[in-house]
Amino acid sequence: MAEHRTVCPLNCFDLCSMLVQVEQGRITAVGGDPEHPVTGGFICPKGKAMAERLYSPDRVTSPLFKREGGWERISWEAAYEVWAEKLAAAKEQYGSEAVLHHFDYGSNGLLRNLDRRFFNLFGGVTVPSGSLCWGSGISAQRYDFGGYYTHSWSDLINSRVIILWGRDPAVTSLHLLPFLRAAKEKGAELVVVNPVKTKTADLADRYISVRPGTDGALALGLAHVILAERLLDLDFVHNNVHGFAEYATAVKEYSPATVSSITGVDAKEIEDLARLYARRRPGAILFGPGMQRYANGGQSVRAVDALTAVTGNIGVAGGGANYAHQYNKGLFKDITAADKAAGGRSIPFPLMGRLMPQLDPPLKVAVVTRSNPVCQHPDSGSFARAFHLIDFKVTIDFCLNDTAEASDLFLPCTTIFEEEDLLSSSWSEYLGYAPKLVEPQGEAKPDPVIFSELAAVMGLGDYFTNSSRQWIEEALEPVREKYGITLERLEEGMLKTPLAQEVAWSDRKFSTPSGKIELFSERALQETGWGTACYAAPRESGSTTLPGYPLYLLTPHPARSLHSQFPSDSENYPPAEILADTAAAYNLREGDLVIVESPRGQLLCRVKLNPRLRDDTVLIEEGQWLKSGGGVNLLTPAFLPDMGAGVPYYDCRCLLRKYLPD
Ligand SMILES: Nc1nc2c(c(=O)[nH]1)N[C@H]1C(S)=C(S)[C@@H](COP(=O)(O)OP(=O)(O)OC[C@H]3O[C@@H](n4cnc5c(=O)[nH]c(N)nc54)[C@H](O)[C@@H]3O)O[C@H]1N2
Ligand SMILES: Nc1nc2c(c(=O)[nH]1)N[C@H]1C(S)=C(S)[C@@H](COP(=O)(O)OP(=O)(O)OC[C@H]3O[C@@H](n4cnc5c(=O)[nH]c(N)nc54)[C@H](O)[C@@H]3O)O[C@H]1N2
Ligand SMILES: [Mo]
Repeated sequence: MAEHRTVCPLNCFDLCSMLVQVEQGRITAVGGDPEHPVTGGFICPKGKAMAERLYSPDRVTSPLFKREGGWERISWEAAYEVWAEKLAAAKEQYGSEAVLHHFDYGSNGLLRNLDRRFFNLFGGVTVPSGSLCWGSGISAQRYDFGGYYTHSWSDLINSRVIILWGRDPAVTSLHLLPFLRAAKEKGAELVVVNPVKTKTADLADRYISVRPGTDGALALGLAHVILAERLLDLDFVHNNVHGFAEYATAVKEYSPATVSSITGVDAKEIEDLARLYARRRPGAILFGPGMQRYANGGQSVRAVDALTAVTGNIGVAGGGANYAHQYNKGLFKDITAADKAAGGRSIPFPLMGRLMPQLDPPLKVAVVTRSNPVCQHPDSGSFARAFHLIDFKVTIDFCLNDTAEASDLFLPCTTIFEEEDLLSSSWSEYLGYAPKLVEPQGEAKPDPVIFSELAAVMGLGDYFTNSSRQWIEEALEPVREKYGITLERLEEGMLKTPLAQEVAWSDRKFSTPSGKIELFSERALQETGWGTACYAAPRESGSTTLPGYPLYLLTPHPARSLHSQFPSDSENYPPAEILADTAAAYNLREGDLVIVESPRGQLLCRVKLNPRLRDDTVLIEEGQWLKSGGGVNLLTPAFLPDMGAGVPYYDCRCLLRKYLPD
């Protein structure tokens, strides 16, 4: 038996270092690396599920071609032939933009981006823009600070208050919990702001139940108290803030009474939280992308950013507006031939379902990698219909998920254990190397190999002569000498990313036009119509004209899976979680079948009572496949939010109807 170190490829905050046992060419166990300061010797349920996925009977390890509605095995040679022919024909007749390449963050592996290299060299194709994940918050932080940077988790030990604003580490970031506990032991007060009393909230000293989509108003209300009671850090504001006067004027409207009526939070609680955060400095705010999945999500992040600025909590140990980081941006040599793409067009993620059928030139071929859009897109029914209209669709994945089932060609790729890669993320402050540990199962091939072989068939082979190891070496070129980050060192274990800072913005040099934190931003004014953080009600959740849909529908991330990557087979009907009072009001009991309906569709679910919810909220976890009875995104809305082409998944209302079989 041999033990090897590798890195989890899943796109989560933690980016764990894992220890893998290999016996006679098979992986027998996967665990957490005790020597890694974040992983701390344990991995989460989805980390464990990765080893099961490797040998799962549901995994498909040969190429499949759809003929007359059924799947048939074909050889790789035949697969490349038909794929290349469809790509070439579409390009010849309509230009390369007639090809859609849909990709997302299915894996954090750098070499998984070689699909981009292929399509850049093929000619500019059609790609998604914005983000299913965090787009609005990123835009907000760019307006405010000129970029986005986080503190090291180890810096939380210096915080005297920590606010988890919409973030739920008990589900999405288990390895943060020990850092929070340590900070608490040292005296930090922990606050959770979330419409759901999450398990994380059990750890907290204060729990604030905010009405969904109203965080912006809450943050402006806190600022109102801080300014009115002169609890702000005047020196910091004077030296580092641009546009304070405009902001102070905007904040005046948001008295605790007004904010209480918008958010449902008691005026007294608002005052107390404002005093706590302003007085007990330094204070760290950790955002969850969950709170920006609304029409007003960008403004909510701007309003919270502003709070950190007026209290002088930026650039100091124990402070921070921690959303995501760009420490790795431009660190590695580009291997995607980004400079070679001629033309190309993009469609914002939330509008793809609506716009794809209207494009000119039309979409003729689609290639889907590292994503499962038929399941994960908002208003997924509209995406599925648009996808269906495309003549020829290819999906590269491990198994026949909803998108693969809707495709014409399925190509099996390898998992992180079967081919080497370089791992990094915009949340973790580490970089890591994942070696090849076992031979690929069946005929599965690594994504870089698939695109290299396709390139060879299509006359682009000269651009794909590297092996995976050579690609990694090439990507590392800029950091090898400069920072001493070599493949050999990464093989020993994960390394800190060289530009990561213990304390973000400690030099107080902000990358905004004024060089200061912009509470008023001319760019934001031009691009969003608002110069300072403001509050506008969320679109569907805040609507007063949707009387038929009285309940909020929240669809947060599942604990056992990363989105749809580890489908559950135990339960056909996804649990629709509601408070016992809500159940009683609709004459429902635990285990009953219930139809959950939104303005876009219906889903048959099973009632699950959850005491942690508000009485006006239904919670269905995202990620369960349509083909196994899930597909909660049939219900979620697809429209552009205030900034960043993010997706307002949670800006959603629904109704409940007891299911009565005929
Ligand atoms: N186990 C697991 N871990 C994951 C993932 C996964 O799928 N599974 N996904 C990874 C990815 S890609 C991401 S983006 C992150 C997401 O990480 P998180 O942000 O922690 O998770 P989300 O599910 O996006 O939403 C977080 C919380 O937002 C709350 N929320 C909803 N509406 C509001 C609101 O109006 N205001 C406030 N204050 N809170 C609100 C929800 O109740 C939920 O508890 O997790 C990563 N980690
Ligand atoms: N209702 C609702 N919907 C949501 C969200 C929500 O909160 N609520 N959250 C949104 C968020 S934050 C995100 S980030 C998106 C995620 O959206 P997606 O990225 O589409 O979701 P995943 O289920 O992670 O799908 C990734 C796919 O990539 C495959 N994959 C993994 N590794 C590899 C690889 O190395 N190569 C290839 N070719 N494929 C690979 C996996 O098997 C999986 O099928 O979902 C969004 N959808
Ligand atoms: Mo995400």
